[in-house]
Amino acid sequence: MNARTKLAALLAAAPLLITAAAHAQDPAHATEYRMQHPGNGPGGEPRVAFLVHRLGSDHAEGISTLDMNGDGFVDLLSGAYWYENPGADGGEWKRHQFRTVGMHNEFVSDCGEWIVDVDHDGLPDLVTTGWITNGLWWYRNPGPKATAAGEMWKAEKITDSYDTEGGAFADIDGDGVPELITGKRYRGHSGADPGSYDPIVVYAYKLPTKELFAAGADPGFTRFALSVNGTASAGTQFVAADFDHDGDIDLASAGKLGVHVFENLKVVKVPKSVREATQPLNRDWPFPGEGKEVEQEEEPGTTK
Ligand SMILES: [Ca+2]
Ligand SMILES: [Ca+2]
Ligand SMILES: [Ca+2]
Ligand SMILES: [Ca+2]
Repeated sequence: MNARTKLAALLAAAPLLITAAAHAQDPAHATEYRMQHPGNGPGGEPRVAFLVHRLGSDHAEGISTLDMNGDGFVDLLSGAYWYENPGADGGEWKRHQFRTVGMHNEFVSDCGEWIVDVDHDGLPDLVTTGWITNGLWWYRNPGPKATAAGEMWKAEKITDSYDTEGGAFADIDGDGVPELITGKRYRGHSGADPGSYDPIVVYAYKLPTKELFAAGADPGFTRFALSVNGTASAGTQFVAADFDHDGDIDLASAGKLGVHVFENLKVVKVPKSVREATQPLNRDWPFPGEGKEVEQEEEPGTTK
């Protein structure tokens, strides 16, 4: 590229740069800009920010995705419930029950769940297993209409399997390069595991490139924090999909503090009104014993 071509390219990019800079300065866009441009991660690696949504506090372990009501937006399944994707504008993920799951104290017998059309009727079914209850099971999908109307899915046993704490389900012909995500499992084994009460974290690790591996030195995995000290944790599974169809890949996990959606902020199309309606701020003030509402006092001579 000669100097003239370079200058032309810079000039062509200028409106974009000016728009971004203006958004950074403009108070109406400042938060949006900051969330979408969180700065570089460890080692100067570019990264994206995620906004974590807690969908419920029921304890959960396995998690999977399927468009349960046939509206074109993939929904989340975890244990006895499915969570209805609110769609492109965001909002509340409504919880519905669609099956029963064995419970034992704080444990739910759902250490893994996978979507596959077991009976080849064109409707994807749910295959699941867990520690508490014996068996590998599949639940027959009665179709989006029946599911949306509240019909419970029927369980069919595949085989005996005792004390099953997980599993893997894979297309062994696949060649995709895996989105490696891990985190802390809150109260692992009822609190008996080392680190059971450490701050809860969810991290993503960027896999080293082929070139770094070929170079022979320790390639290293770059770690990015997705959630630190929040309630989002790792159960036995993560799922990744573009839940809101805005073009970026979102994540979801299930754990003993509930199901959480990690909304990718690389692209944001959720209206401000929805953000206001779904924020966790408790507006029911004054709180008990807090005092009473008073007028804000201004220094004499100050105009409001
Ligand atoms: Ca749906
Ligand atoms: Ca089926
Ligand atoms: Ca998305
Ligand atoms: Ca997004």
